[in-house]
Amino acid sequence: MKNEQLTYTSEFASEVQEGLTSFPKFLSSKFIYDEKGDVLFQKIMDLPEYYLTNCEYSILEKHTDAIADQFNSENGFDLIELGAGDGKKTKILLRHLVAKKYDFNYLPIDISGHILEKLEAALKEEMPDLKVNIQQGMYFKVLGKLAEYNTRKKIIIVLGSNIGNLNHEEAIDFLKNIQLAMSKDDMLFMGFDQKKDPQIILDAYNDKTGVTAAFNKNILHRINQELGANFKPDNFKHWETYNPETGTAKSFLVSLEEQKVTIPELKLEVNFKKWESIHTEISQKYDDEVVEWLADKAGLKVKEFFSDDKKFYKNYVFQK
Ligand code: AVJ
Repeated sequence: MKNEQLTYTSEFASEVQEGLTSFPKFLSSKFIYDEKGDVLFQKIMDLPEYYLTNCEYSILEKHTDAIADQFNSENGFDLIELGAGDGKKTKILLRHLVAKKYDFNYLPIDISGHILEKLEAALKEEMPDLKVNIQQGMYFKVLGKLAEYNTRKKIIIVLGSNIGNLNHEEAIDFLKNIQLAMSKDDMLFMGFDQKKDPQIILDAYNDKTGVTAAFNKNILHRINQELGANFKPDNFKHWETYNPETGTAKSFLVSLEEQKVTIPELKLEVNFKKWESIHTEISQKYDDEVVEWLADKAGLKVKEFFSDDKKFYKNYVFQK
């Protein structure tokens, strides 16, 4: 555990070093999520502007029968989830599959053993008949291991349009890694947020109450906490853009004044000009053509998809 912690810290340190000494400056959104970042993201999911969660909810609720039909097989199946979190959305699906007495195991994969144990305890309470088998580790390592030892049909699910934080090249790698762990009958079920009215997208990532701004600035708090830096997060402004041509929403932190930040752990001094930016996150929006193109590049085919009434969001079913 100690060793793992060390590797994480140094990966964080070296990426912060690289991003803040580059031009233009950038930081990876994966570093927003510490304990406080997790709580802020939970709050984002409850925001009226953040339509993604409700859309995926409504898809899972409205199409549960058809989705379960896709999953089912004669010898049952293993339902493997990448990044289960608190399982709020997955529970809709699980409840339905349990009620219908489908023969399946639920295998949530997460890097955090703590999150998995909490999820397991909650599921034991809420669905005592559900067979849960938590898998702590890195997604693709665990997937590889499961592919080796498990013979049942695998249904791999990734909810929340988490792929949107990756650029296309990274997204293809991500999909390819999943594809490599899949056999012929296995399926991938994955959420992709869709292109839509740019204003709706901007509002989702720039809410009135400032939760998203606090979420974005949490990356500066983390650098303060873990690398001893003296960022003043209030000296930065959260700024969101959406490019309808590429479908890319981008988050920035913009320096409100000329300022100097010291990061003792990196032995680094970072200068900001007034209005200089740090790029922190992308949230890619998709359409069918782009999803099909990504799938094709990764050796997958789109077999089916499910959408909400407004077509804001889609969950696609992929096969090899
Ligand atoms: C967790 C990647 C799906 O990009 O929509 C929400 C993260 N960032 N608000 C997204 C996020 C700002 C979220 N994902």
